[in-house]
Amino acid sequence: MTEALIVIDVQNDFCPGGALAVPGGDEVVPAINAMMDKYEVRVFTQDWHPAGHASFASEHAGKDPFEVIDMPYGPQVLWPDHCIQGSEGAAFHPDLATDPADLIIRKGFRRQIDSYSAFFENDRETPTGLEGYLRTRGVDRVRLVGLATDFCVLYSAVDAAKLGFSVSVDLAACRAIDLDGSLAAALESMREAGVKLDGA
Ligand code: VGL
Ligand code: ZN
Repeated sequence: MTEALIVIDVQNDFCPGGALAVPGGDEVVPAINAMMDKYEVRVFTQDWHPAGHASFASEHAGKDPFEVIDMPYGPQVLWPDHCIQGSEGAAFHPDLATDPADLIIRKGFRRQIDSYSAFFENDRETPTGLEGYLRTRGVDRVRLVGLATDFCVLYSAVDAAKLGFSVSVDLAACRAIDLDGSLAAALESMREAGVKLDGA
């Protein structure tokens, strides 16, 4: 019975001053650093897009960030350019203790498809490989923290639950983008999926 801590996307672009700043995004850092010792398996994710990624509004003439378009795999929110591979914005927050990471998994690296979840791309079927990693390490429970509650934490939590992991989210160590009620909807979706929500 092994529990993994999965730290989602605590990167400069999702923190104040970043390209897609999540309000209070940097506030999760001390809480996450303090919990690291409690977990045998520690995984960090990084949103990691090539320049010209299809989720960027700048790639779609006449579209602004936060508009929604239809992609072959379903609706896609368009974002400001963010987390470009190798950029300062894609780097982890400088105060995040990343040395204890067993695995750093990058996602969103295919130009034509976004990947919110740590487990699957947004077609909901192309795997990132994280499931296999966790299973081969004997993990049956996952604890999720990080950014943003209503996008990458939500998708990761729901996918983990669908895959049969026992899932909890520590909301005190998460922050949301909250577009048009997306935070409330995310909390509801996670509850429905059987995700345990703590720290609200
Ligand atoms: C995220 C929007 C776009 C996230 C990533 O980490 O929640 N949100 N890319
Ligand atoms: Zn992204």
